[in-house]
Amino acid sequence: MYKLFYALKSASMGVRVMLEEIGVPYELIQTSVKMDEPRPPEQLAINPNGWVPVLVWDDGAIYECVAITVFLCDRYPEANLAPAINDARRGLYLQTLVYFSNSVQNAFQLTYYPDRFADTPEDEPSAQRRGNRRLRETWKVIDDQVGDNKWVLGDQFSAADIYLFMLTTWLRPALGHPTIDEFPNVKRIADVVVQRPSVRLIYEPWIADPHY
Ligand SMILES: N[C@@H](CCC(=O)N[C@@H](CS)C(=O)NCC(=O)O)C(=O)O
Repeated sequence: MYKLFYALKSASMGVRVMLEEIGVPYELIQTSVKMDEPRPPEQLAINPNGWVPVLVWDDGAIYECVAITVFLCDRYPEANLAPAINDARRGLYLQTLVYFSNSVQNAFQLTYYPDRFADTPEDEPSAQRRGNRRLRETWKVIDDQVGDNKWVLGDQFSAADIYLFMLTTWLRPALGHPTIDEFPNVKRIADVVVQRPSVRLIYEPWIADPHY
């Protein structure tokens, strides 16, 4: 039985979709992503940063969304969520996931948590503005990479498509982010991923109101 430290709107939702797709039992442990709300001590013991997702199982625990994604997909190859180690698409799969994490997510961080990137409160709007531009730059890289492909990896649906969808739900034009319409290839994939039963279930609050 897996335990997933979980908060709405966060990257833990993408991991939850993967657990649903794989079909393993899991328990959610509610936590928060708000700066002024405490985290459970059990979460902090595993991830002192206080971030989600954190995944716990019988004899281990890890954090970092991409690490959890690769770990789960490799553990359950029968779910067909990732190319095998010797598959030609494996490199693109890993490259895209790491780029999502260290570049696209980092740009979101600049806009959502500017205090981590600015020395003084007065500098925070500058960090946010740069984050908004960085979002445009990094999503454009992904949009160009996807091109006319059906999925991130071409003809094979994978966890990278779930991850892409998850990241699109964080776009908030009201905060100065680009709109998804600026990235038509990304949008094409996100529009199909959202129709999967697992995604409809977990993202029901977002589907009902994208400003939830
Ligand atoms: N690099 C980490 C980042 C995780 C992350 O930033 N999670 C956000 C929610 S999506 C969070 O927990 N924010 C609360 C905080 O940073 O204190 C990962 O990909 O798992």
